[in-house]
Amino acid sequence: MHTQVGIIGAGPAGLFLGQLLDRAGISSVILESRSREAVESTIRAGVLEHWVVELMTELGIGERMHREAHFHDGITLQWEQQRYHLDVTELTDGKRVAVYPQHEVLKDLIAARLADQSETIFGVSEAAFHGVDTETPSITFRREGMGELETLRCDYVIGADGFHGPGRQMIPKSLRREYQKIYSFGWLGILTQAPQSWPELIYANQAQGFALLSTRSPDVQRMYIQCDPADDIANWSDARIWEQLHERLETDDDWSLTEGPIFQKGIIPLRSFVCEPMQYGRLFIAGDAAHIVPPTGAKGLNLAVADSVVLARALEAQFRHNNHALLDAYTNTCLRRVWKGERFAWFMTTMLHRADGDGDFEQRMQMADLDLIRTSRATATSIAENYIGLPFD
Ligand code: RFL
Ligand code: PHB
Repeated sequence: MHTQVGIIGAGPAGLFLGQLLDRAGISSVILESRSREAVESTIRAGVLEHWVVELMTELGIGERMHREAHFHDGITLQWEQQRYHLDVTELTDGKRVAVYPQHEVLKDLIAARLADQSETIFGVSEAAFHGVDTETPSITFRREGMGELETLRCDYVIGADGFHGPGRQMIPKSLRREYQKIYSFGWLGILTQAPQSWPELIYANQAQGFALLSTRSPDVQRMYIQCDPADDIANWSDARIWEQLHERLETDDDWSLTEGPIFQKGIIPLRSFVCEPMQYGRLFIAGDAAHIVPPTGAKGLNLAVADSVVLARALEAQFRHNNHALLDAYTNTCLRRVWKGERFAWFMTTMLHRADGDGDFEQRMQMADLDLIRTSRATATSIAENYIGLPFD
């Protein structure tokens, strides 16, 4: 079995790359360890930057998103029980973010890939890269329920395999530099069958810790509260979660949060991580395989798609014109923008959470940052530009 580009991982990075390669007439095979049903139902990110909406439209996979997404003109920041509307659209010449869940994006990408008859093999095990520093790299894998290992011979191989996948580990340790920050807090996230309580996302800084009010559909809402990352979800009864959400999102007027049955809940740790380089020989890594951000800036999925855009352009230059300059520049091109996403996610996280060891000084810094956003148009514009998605070089 031979393909031009062999990809491990059917997340946003792998599936966007596959779609972009299809459009450029370059063949690819995507190998994914989970089932299609699992990929299409795992709850993760919710916010698409302005240019990702445009990209989906250009790729012809935006129809359902345009119908079902919520387009938001801004976000609400809350501190000292008061709300401030950051008018992202006004501050960025009319750009809007879309609240459209990651798994819905993946459904649209998988449907398009099936229609194009490009191969995606779900449920594979033991996927492994070989010969990545040669001109004939390959991936071995086992299909679900099959006895023998198969070999996929490729011109290039891609690790779009998330933070725990095998891709990054193929870059020799002696060449790899990893930057990491682990936060002292995590997020407890819920899905609830309830109507929307507020027309846009609320990011709240509160004495008990951060809270985020987001949405999924008119009758399903997504909410998060800062918690101990080592805590057991079994310690969080629905009543306790609602009590904390009420307390952290409460305002000094008569607004109130509408409750509903909680049908999904879980705790995730928060980390910032960057791996350098993002390439070794004919292996390229993209998305969470190469970098992780805490979700406070809503950047993770968007950074993953950005890597795929850079990589698809570079592979096209190589296959069409035998020009490897863009492939050679892949790490630098991606990381220049990635570090700005890392900075924004870290900044939003630091401004909005209570970290272990933080005292009165850190809290006053947070209040000063928030008040600057409220009173300085230049500061507010900077937040809006980062939230909507920075331009590509
Ligand atoms: P993914 O999505 O992890 O996909 C990697 C895929 O590779 C597969 N895989 C393997 N397949 C075969 N063999 C192996 N050995 C394999 N190892 C791994 C996996 O099964 C998987 O399907 O990585 P990708 O494509 O880089 O995409 C990254 C995004 O998923 C991630 O950054 C975002 O979800 C982060 N994120 C958010 N990003 C945003 O832009 N906006 C948000 O609002 C946002 N909110 C969030 C988030 C992530 C969250 N969690 C759960 C961490 C909110 C949360 C709660
Ligand atoms: C979400 O809806 O899951 C979401 C929204 C904004 C974020 C993070 C997560 O910053």
